Amino acid sequence: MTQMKYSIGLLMLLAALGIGISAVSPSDSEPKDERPNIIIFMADDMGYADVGFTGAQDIQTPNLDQLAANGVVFRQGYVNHAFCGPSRAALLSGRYPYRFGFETNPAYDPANPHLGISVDETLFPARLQTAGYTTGAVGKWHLGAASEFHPLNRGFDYFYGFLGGGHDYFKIDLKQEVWEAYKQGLERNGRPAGFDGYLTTALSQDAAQFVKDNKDDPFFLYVAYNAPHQPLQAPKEDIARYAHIEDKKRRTYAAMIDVMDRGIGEVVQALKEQGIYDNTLIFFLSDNGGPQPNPKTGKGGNASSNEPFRGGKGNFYDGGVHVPFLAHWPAKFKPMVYDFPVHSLDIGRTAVELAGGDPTSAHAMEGVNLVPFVTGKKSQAPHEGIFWRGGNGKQWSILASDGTKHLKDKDSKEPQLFFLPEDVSEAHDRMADHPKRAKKLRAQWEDWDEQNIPNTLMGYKEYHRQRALFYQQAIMGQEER
Ligand SMILES: [Ca+2]
Repeated sequence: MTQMKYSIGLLMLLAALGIGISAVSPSDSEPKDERPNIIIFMADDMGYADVGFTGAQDIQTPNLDQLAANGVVFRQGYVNHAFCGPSRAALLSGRYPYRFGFETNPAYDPANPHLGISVDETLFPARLQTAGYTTGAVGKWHLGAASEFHPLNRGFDYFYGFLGGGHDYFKIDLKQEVWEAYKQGLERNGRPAGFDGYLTTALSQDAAQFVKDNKDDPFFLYVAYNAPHQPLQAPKEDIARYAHIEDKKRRTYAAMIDVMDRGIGEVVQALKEQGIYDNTLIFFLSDNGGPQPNPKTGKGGNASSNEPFRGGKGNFYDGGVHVPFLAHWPAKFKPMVYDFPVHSLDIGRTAVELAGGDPTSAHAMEGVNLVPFVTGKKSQAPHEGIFWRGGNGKQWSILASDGTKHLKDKDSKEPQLFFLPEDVSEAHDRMADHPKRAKKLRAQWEDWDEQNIPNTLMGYKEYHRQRALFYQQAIMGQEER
């Protein structure tokens, strides 16, 4: 940068002196890097039907709707797990998380080098770094809190946010018990940081600043909102704007999404102001479906709607894994609805191929580059099948490209078979009519499963229970001595 400023200054001086210049300096003759900037906006625990472009009537999301209207809406967009951690591990590695045993949420413990995403995995932002991109992450991490899992050690040049699975939207309280760290401080590039006001807005402002700071060369920015994940909290004035929603819980939930949408609008505005809007590829998705109340007690959930789908967060029914999913790139994509199933593994693969990076070195990424599919160069379905695995293999699911889905969900006693194009709500089990089809799909799933390993992570509830017990016993032991 300094060198370039100097060169331009020198050229101006020479021109002012009337000295003819026949050659320009090498830095001025370098062709502009035409590779796109890439941004992923990810919502957390947002219901399928809770943005305008997927049908919300009672929540305003004008900025996302604008991206959808001018971009590619993936009608069958899936994430690779039904809850936070594994879904994010899949997105950022570009691989099924079951390949490396990431099948549950890692507990928050900065001192534990086992509770996070395998150090043998290359996250795709690291592939982008190698290809010359500047990479930033803002918001929720949830892939491990120890240093070997830290964003700055796994492919990001910049990080502002928190390492756990969620955060209070207004408060930092360092005196609180650590537990899952919802009130711990934030950090910026490894140093303690805070936020003023409402967390979602602070994350958006930081993301917009990253855009301004990195406008000159291709960048990748991962904006991982924790909104609208619990705790349900939003600014009073935004909740008041949703006074027409009777359910108090949904009123706050709606305000949380509204503020997130406005923040996305701010980042888009920053792209426009810097003149880089046209050549920035934006993805938006939720990390999993909206959590639903317990059917027996009616308690729980975040007042989200996954209509018209069955189930929610934690299920392999579409309510858990079928999410709002769009891609927007004015320079290359025409507005359209894309019909074949795609999944979040495709995002990283697309990014790395656009950057001219290496997607196949160990361990090779598993998604496809979506560009030829949405520009019409490839007309076939991108995936023969999309696969899920949970409960260490006790739950499983496969979705074929024609929309046939065969699964054993945690909430079903027996495996089921659905034909989604005629039955998006998964209400009519077709197992009895199509046993051969089911058998074939199950065999396909088993082939895929051969490359998976058992879950390596302990769930956070059990981990904290055992940790507390360990310290309790240690203290008792000391007292006895
Ligand atoms: Ca989530």
